[in-house]
Amino acid sequence: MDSFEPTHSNPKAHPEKLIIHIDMDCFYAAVEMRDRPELKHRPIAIGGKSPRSVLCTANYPARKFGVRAAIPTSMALKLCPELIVIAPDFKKYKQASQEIHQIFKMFTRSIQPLSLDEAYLDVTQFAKMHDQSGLQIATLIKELIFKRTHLTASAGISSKKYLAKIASDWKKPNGIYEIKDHQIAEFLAPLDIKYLPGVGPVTLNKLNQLGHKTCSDLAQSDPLELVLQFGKYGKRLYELAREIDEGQVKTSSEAKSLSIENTFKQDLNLEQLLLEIPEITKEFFYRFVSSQKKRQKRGKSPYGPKALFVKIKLPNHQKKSLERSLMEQPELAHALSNLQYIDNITKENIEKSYQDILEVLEPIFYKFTRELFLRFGNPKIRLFGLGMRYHDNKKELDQMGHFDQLSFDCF
Ligand code: TTP
Ligand code: MG
Repeated sequence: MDSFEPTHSNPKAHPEKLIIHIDMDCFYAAVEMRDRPELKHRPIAIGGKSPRSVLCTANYPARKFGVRAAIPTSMALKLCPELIVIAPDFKKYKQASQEIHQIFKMFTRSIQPLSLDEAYLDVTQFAKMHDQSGLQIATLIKELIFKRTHLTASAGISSKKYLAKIASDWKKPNGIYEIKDHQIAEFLAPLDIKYLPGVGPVTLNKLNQLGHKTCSDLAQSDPLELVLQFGKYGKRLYELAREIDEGQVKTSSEAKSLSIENTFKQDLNLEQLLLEIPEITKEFFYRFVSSQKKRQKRGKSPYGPKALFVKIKLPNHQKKSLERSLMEQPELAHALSNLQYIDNITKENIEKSYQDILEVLEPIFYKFTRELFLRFGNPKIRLFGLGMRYHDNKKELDQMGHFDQLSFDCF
């Protein structure tokens, strides 16, 4: 653990907005190393051992061999034959996450969790009230985290969310990096666009082909061309390259569910409806993937699936529905977990994962529908809908004790 020297910055000059992004270092692996210190200097990775498993993360010694999150375990073992693969223990990671969030709450109520190990904190008020600089607050947060959990975190400080996030990666592991307002232009100009939120391998390749490598290239490009190529996201890219980001630290997630509904021209009985289910399921699933990708592009954490439901409307307009927690569908949860961090997965893998998920999802919706019809006396229906309810990340983190592993681990 580095020692933290007191800051020499002027704490009196408080910026209008002060955001700290905290990201734990090789989080799952760090928890395992803490609990088994003999592993500390050996290459370890967290993930399943089956041929189809992918890794959740790896410690820094393993990363030297090219072992990293989202690669298949089989490939990791080829890269580093002495790699120790450990099955994830989500209960422990949640416990650590809970402790970290208790620390965050000492500084602000304005906390936006992105995953178990990552959050934005708006510490503007705290800085003013206690006359502390961003660097002093981030140092304190890191020290408290280490004291309470024996885990290290990295912190990024800026008046803008996306820059705070980029900055937290700058001095990893166990680092702090601050981008003050007067340093933003100098920091951004040479910055490789791969660091901008939402720029995955595909977007990066396309941008590079258009001749854009740095933020300076993007800032000087034609915004219309970017919009033509990337739609709304093109505008966002242009703005990010020009220091424009009005994003606030959001303390609760917006969407609570995603569903798709069909009203039929004629009332359908169960047999007729079952024929429609594959098509509706497919449409729902592709919408779900697309909404997750959109969130990822905007640099947001993906929605955590919580439950599945089906609903019907009878000819007399009565509505009936059935909803079940995803915890009762471990096979689906497992299939969905393969979709995590979509950009890291190759195209073939994505197609295969989609197919795998649809193969599990379809029978579940069949089962729910049959059950619902049975429960309500096999009616004829006018409308049918199916969908998924999401976890409310913020609420879940507040109630930590109650939340199940699917909230963050499915995606
Ligand atoms: P990250 O913060 O992306 O990674 P990390 O904390 O392991 O490493 P770093 O020091 O670079 O921050 O993700 C946090 C945890 O989320 C990670 O420990 C495991 C989990 N995770 C997955 O399960 N799958 C993934 O593909 C990624 C990227 C993370
Ligand atoms: Mg991390």
